[in-house]
This record gives sequence, C-alpha cells and structure tokens, in this order.
Amino acid sequence: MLSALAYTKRMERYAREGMARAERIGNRGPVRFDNGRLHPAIVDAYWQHGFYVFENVLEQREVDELRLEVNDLLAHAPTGPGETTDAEGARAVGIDMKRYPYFFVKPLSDPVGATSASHGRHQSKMAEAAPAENAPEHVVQIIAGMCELIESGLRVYGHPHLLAVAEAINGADFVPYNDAIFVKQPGLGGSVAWHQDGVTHWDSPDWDEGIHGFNFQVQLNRTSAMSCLWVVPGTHKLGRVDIAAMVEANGGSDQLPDAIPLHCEPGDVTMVNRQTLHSSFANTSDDFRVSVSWGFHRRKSVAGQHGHLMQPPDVVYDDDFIDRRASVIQVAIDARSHVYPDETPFVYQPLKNEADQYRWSPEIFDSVIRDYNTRDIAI
Ligand SMILES: O=C(O)CCC(=O)C(=O)O
Repeated sequence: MLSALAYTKRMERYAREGMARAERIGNRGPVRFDNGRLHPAIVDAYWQHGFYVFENVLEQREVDELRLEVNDLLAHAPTGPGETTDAEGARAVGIDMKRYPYFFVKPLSDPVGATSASHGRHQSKMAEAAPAENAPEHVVQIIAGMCELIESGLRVYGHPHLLAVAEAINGADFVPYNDAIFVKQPGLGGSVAWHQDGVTHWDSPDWDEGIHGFNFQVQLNRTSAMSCLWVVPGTHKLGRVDIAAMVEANGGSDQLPDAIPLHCEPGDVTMVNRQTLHSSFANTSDDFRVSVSWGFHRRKSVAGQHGHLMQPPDVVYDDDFIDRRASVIQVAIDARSHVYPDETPFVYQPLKNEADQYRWSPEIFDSVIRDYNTRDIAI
C-alpha cells in the first residue's frame, strides 16, 4: 500500500493530464433550453460522450441549505458500522429507517474493487493509500434516503431544470432510480472502483446506450481532479466493457488513459449515463467532496423487471411499485414550491392530474416519503 504522499504524487500527473483531456472535450456549460426543451446541442453532446456537466445550476442559497443539512447529518451519523450512537453518544440519525442508509469504508481504501459486491461490477481493485495514524477506523462514504433525512434533499429532488433534463433524456414518463450522498473527506475518503452501473439489460434484445438511465450529482464544494468523479467518455455505447482487461492493458494501473475528471464548482451538477465507465479515487487531497446524487430511468426500462441491485430478486417493478416510488417526484415538486415560490414548478406528466393528492404535508410525508428508499428502482 502506498503512503498518502506517494499516492498524491502519483495522482498529480494523472490529474493534470486528465484536466487537459477534459478541456479538449468540454461538454459543460449552463442548462439551456430552446422553446422550453433542453437545448438539442446539450442532448446531442450528452449522447455523444455519455456525460455532461451543468454549471451553476443551484443558487448559493440552495447549496448552503444542502451543506448545512448534510453537515448536520454527518455530525449525527453513527460512529461506525453497527454503531447506534453518534460522536456525542446520542442515538444516531436515520438508523431506524427500514433500509439502513449508511455505507462505511476504511479511510483511503477500495471496499468493492475485485469483489462480488453489486454483481461483481467493480471488476478491478483500485490503488489504496495508508491513512494518517490518527484516522478513524471507518468513515461514512454514502448516505441514502436524502428525501427523508433532509428537507433540502427532498427539495432539490424537485428542481425544475433538473427534472426537465430528466424528461429530455428519458422521456416524459421518466421514473426514479435511487439516491446517495457521496462523502469524500480530505485525507480519508475511499475510492469507488471503475464500474458501469447497470446490471440488467446488457444482453437484452432492446439494449441501447440509454437503457440503464443516468445519474445526477449536485456538487456542494469545489472538487478538483484529485477528488472528483472520473469517466471514460463514450463507454456508454460499448455494451459491458471488460474493465479487468482495460486495467491489465494499462500495466495494472487504475489510472485509465482516456479517463477525464468531472471537476466542479459548488452548485454545478454532473449528469452521467449509468453505462459510462466511471470511478473516483481515494481522496488524499484537501478537497472536502460532497456529491448529492440521484438518478432516473426510462419507465420502459424498469417496467416488469425484478430486483437486481439493492432489491431482493423477488421484488417485481410492477406499475404499483413504480408509481409509488415516482410519487416522490411530485411531493418534491410541491415541497420545493413552498420554499422557492418564484420558480415555475416542473410539470411531471405522469402525475399532472393527481398533483393535489401529493401536496407536501406530514401525512404525505408518512405515506410517500417515509422509507421511500425501500422502493428504489435499481436495474
Ligand atoms: O461519486 C462517486 O465517487 C462515485 C459515484 C458512483 O460510482 C455512482 O454513482 O455509481
């Protein structure tokens, strides 16, 4: 295992080269609309490269609200796997949810590379670094269930521009996937080994480059190439890629030669096709990275499928299951409208005639939002 210093040095050159490649590709800018629809140049650019970086999507106020609540959540998270109390000894937040929302890692480690986790989709082990002697044994890497755990999480889920993007990419009847707040503390955050997200449709006769949907990530902090998400552009078109062979052809190194960093400023939002090969490296930098992530599918990609990721295989995504999970979108739109009354709310076509049934209230929170993540639609 490398020392953190050696790991940083090894990353620095790769980061510089990656930044140059990223600059050549571009594929970033503000969300732009043309006659109310996502600008066709953005749609084309997304389908060409399998990602897009939207700049300056969230106002500072919303970034601040998210930061405040995520920091509070981190302060009241359990101190480690299996623990029930936070750092002050109080009962930790979220541990009574039906689906436990936290995923911990050992600092600067790769917990999933070359394991069978998630159908073995992380085929190759990433380089690891030795954390400082006083580092905690485990750190939080992922917190699920943001629409239940933080109010700003529910509100951002109803962001009109992001929902309009989802509609442009996945069709008007788009439906949710899951959500996860990725936390990469400086000097502690672990890696996420190279993978493609989808596990269901690789051999499907209907396979195409969008069949496994996409993920957004709202960035709450400045993230450099040393800490951010990396992608290999264009891999969403290739079908299932042989990651182990790519790493082997790269002399065993996880620093894949064509990859680019999706570096961001606070309030930027990345959109990454779930079939695009992506990873993040152990965070030996000074960046505190918090990425609030969630995804959407085409409805027809999930209808009638059964649980693969995150759900037991006997769970079937029938209309009832999908509609229930999708109603979180409508509640989020309404919750947002109370705090951002000057915005034009997004009209979610599947529920536009039932919007009144999904106005935010404590009762609707209990029936739609509480434990909504047990109904995540993972494929
Ligand atoms: O953001 C990261 O560090 C990893 C994200 C990721 O792998 C995913 O969303 O599937």
